Amino acid sequence: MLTNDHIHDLNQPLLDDHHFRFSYLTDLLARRSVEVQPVVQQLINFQVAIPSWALGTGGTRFGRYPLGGEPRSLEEKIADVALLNRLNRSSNSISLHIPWDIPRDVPALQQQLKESGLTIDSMNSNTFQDQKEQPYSYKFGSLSSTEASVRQQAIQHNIECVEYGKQLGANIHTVWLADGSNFPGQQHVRRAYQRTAESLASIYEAMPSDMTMLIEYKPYEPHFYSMVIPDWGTSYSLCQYLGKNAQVLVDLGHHLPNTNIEQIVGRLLHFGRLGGFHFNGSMYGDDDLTTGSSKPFQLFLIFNELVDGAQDQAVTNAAVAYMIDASHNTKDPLEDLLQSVENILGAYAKALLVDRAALQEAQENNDVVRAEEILRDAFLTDVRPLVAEAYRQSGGALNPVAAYRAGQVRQQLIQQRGKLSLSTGL
Ligand SMILES: [Mn+2]
Repeated sequence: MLTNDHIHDLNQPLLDDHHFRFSYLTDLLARRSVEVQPVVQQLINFQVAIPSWALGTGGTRFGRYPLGGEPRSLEEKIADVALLNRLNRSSNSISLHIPWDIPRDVPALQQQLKESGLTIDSMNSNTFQDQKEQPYSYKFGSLSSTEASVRQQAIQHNIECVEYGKQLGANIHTVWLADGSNFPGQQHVRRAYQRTAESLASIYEAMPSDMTMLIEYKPYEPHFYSMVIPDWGTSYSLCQYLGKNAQVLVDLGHHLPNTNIEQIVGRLLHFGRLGGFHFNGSMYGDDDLTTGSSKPFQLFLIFNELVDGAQDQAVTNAAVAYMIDASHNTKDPLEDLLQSVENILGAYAKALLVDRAALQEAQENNDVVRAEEILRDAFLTDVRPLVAEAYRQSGGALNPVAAYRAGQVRQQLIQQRGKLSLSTGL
């Protein structure tokens, strides 16, 4: 399905137009003393992990409209990510969710990953729903539960995830804790935090020294009065309590409307505690839409902080793990993921074009208008030829979504897997 040769052939009719646009942009940027190839190379190097749980059609609590051809097994999920990576060469790793993706045959899986040129970047635990075989319920919390037996079960589940991660070479263990309360008075605020910190410490101790624990925060949902880890400050304090291998994970959808996410990113970089990203698009809350679909300027400003941090010798933050965390309710999930990665690369490219020396000078001189104009100048540059050139140079499709459609991928997946195949996930 969509081999490299096929992708190469699909590029041919697009090359002439691409060369014209790329050469125009190269000349334009040369006038601003920007060399294009180093920017293209950084785009080629940039990789975003694809979540196993976003390859099937997502839904809301009101329902779901499956598209057909969804991956029915972990092997088929890996095959789908391999296909995405053949198209854009920017998605060479996959995030797994336990228990949805428990590996049955580890050596066979490792072989498939190797042949596909993929790695597992992160294992994600799940204590936000009860599994059939588990003795205790998470209805009133997991790592923060008032019951020691429930906490122990949740800790054990996380340690199992760490073990799977070790087997599959994943060096990240991600914890998103759905614990919280729905009513005032339901939960003792400080004791719930303390129990969570102690539970996380038990998991942290079970991790190998080269593994990082990412702690994700979320202000509301599934609980609507309080969440035990509602904000970056709580995540950050837990990381400090645990040790240097604990880092904060920023999920773009996990903020209240109008939160200045780029400022949070800058703060965490300053503290050396920014561990990872879950990219998605959000209008109101945890909407899980296509990254960059509704707030492209915000995405650019976030990348502006990341690039600024990466270029500042004073910033000692370790490498950041970039991951998508989304749910595709309307679009074909694979097309949505291709769009998300493209929007992420575009925002990154624009951030790389910011004239940092001029920006710093404007900031130091309190030249508000000049500083803003410098950012707008980069943001308003049409960088699509740079992203397409990165795809081309790394062997991908000049236009991944068009190639996906021309290759009739969805129709083939439906033929292979059936119209009613269902994937585990959100
Ligand atoms: Mn997330």
